[in-house]
This record gives sequence, C-alpha cells and structure tokens, in this order.
Amino acid sequence: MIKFRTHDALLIVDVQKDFCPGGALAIEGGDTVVAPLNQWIQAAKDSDTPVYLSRDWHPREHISFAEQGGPWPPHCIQDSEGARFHPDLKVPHSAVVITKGVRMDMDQNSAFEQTGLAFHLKNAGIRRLFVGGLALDVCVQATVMDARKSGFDVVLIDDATRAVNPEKGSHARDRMQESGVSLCQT
Ligand code: VGL
Ligand code: ZN
Repeated sequence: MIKFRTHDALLIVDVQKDFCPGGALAIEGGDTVVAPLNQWIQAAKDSDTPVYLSRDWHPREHISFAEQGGPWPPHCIQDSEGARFHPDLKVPHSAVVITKGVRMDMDQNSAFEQTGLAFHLKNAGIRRLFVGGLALDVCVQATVMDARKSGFDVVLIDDATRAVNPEKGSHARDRMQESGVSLCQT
C-alpha cells in the first residue's frame, strides 16, 4: 500500500447496499471493495488523512430510473435501506459525506458535479486523491475524470473498485490512465 502524505485525501465512491449483491442495482463482487477500503480508511486515520465518501441519493421517481426513461432500475432512494453505506464499511466519524443524485432534472454521476467538492478540497489544501468504490464504469469514472479536470492528481485503487459492466470497466480504466491517473493496489 502506498503511504499517504500531506495534501492527500481518500475518496470512496458510492459503497452503498444497493450496489452490492442483493441490492437493487447489484454489481458482481461489489461488496469485495469493502475489505481493502477499510485498510485504506485505517491508513488514513493513522496519518490524519481526510476521508470523503460520496453517496448516490435519489428522490423517488428520479429521472435516471427506467420508469422515467432513464437507464437504471430504481436504486439508492433517499433514506431507504439500500441507500445506506455497506454495513461493514468502517466510516470514520470525521468523514465528509458528499450527497449527489438529488437533482430532479439530471443525474449526477460525478461526486464533483454541482457539489462544491473541488472548491472544498482546494480550500483544504488537497492535491492528490486516492479513489476507490462503485462503480468503476459509472460514478468512479465520472468522479475521477472530473477530479483530473479540476487539477487533482489521482490514484485509482484498482482492487477496491468494480464495474457494472466489466468490459466498460476496463475501457474506463484505460480512459483514466490516458488522462494521467495512476493505479495502485492495496
Ligand atoms: C451509479 C448507476 C446509477 C454509481 C449510480 O454509483 O456508479 N451507477 N447510479
Ligand atoms: Zn444512481
């Protein structure tokens, strides 16, 4: 595992029950990201590295749901059981939660999209982000690409992410690397 240094942060994307086996939009092996991410959370605690968690947090009948013409089954409905973080994820009390997907008129795949996250991270002096979570080909990709556009260095924790569609996942990984993202393993 790479050691954290000052100006680093850990960003965990959408590790919620609905994206894990048994959930409304289950990703194969989605729950396998929890164990490595807990190791990163511990390392972050040990080095006073800030931890951020995004969550998908949709209103009922969100525009991204199939009945509304969107691509997804209903998932991560605000305050529902499925919207909770995976119960085994050791969310630190000091973690900052970024809520997205709340807009009625559009989806927000990126944790940076209209959340003020880039503004916050810059004010906090963060320069490099370690990113893991779900899903590699959807919200992780969108988040990582936005992070690059905002000027952050990004390290993708490759064993702590899974794709909805594995083929799209490897394509997403390629796009990220082309944009200057490096990969690491836990
Ligand atoms: C996500 C599909 C729909 C994700 C969110 O977090 O990757 N995927 N909404
Ligand atoms: Zn969603």
